[in-house]
Amino acid sequence: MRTLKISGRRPLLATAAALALGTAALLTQPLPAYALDKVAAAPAVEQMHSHPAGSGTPQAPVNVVRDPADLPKPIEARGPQHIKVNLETTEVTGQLADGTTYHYWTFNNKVPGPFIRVKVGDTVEVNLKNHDDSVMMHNVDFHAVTGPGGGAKATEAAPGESRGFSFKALSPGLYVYHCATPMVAQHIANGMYGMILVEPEGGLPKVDHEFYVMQGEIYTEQAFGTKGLVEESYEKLVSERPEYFVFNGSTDALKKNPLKAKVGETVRIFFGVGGPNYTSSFHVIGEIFDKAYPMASLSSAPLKDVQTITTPPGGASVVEFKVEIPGNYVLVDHALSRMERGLAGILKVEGPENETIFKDFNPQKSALSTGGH
Ligand SMILES: [Cu+2]
Repeated sequence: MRTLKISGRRPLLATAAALALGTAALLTQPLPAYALDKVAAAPAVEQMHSHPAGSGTPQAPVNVVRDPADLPKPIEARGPQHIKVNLETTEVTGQLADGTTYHYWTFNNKVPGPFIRVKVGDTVEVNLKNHDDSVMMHNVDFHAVTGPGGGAKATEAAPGESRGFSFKALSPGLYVYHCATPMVAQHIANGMYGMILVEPEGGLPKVDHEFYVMQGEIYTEQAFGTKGLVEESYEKLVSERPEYFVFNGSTDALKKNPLKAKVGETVRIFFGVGGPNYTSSFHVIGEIFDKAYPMASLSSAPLKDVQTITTPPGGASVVEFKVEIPGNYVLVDHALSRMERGLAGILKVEGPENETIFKDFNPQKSALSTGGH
């Protein structure tokens, strides 16, 4: 097991060392001594990430889950503004599944990173700070940016460093952002993704609830379901063989923090895929999307009455629907094998039954059923 762990880490450590040394040369600044020591000694994984307890431990992980209701309200009618966005890249130990912890890399300690909301025509000032205790370099590439690398080079920051840039939001839409530091797939798989909404002129149609959901894969050395601290697998990552699929950072994220609505209300889900590799066939079991914006194109007319919406890695979709019947609706990727690797969430709808739309002939027996699909 030990040999496996170390052989799995070697390419990553080599990348880290090369990047760190390259940056040190560029900045004519020595790397933090601890980083070099750790790379030179090719230590066990546990020693490599000796972060302070505030960054979480396998015994006391930090909560990395982004609540699906944690997003800014719609923007009121206004002219273009200068909007400041502060991102901090961190390396923390969080809970991946019940009894299982993982060393995440994040924007602002959550997966996905903060939902950023601006309006077309705004100028967005991005300030990225890489936490003092980071081991890796990090940056951010916004898909909403028109400019080199989406800002990746302008924000490439060594541990403790702050970088930034500004851009004009030229095109409305819902866009993914992610860390683009090599090895990019590794930084994304470890949790470094989020979304920015560029509202169109006039905003989006009013709904009762908006939610923020992102899908990702996690590649661990240990098999799905292994308890304790599990480690990333380079081999599985480059072979695209994830052990876990997650919504909002962990297998329990949207089960313990369900989306909530009442009968008769309208909901909008901002759905994106961090990936890094798997396209999602996003579906809500027992619901039909009244309106769907494929590829999150908000300047195109929405499709009507859609069951499942394909969403690629580094892409997004927006769906809207009215909830009519109380119950638990399960969010899935309809490539349903992924449900067996942790991928499911709950939309909890409360309110009166409406038997003209749905009538169960034996609700007592149904209450005992485990079937959801
Ligand atoms: Cu990164």
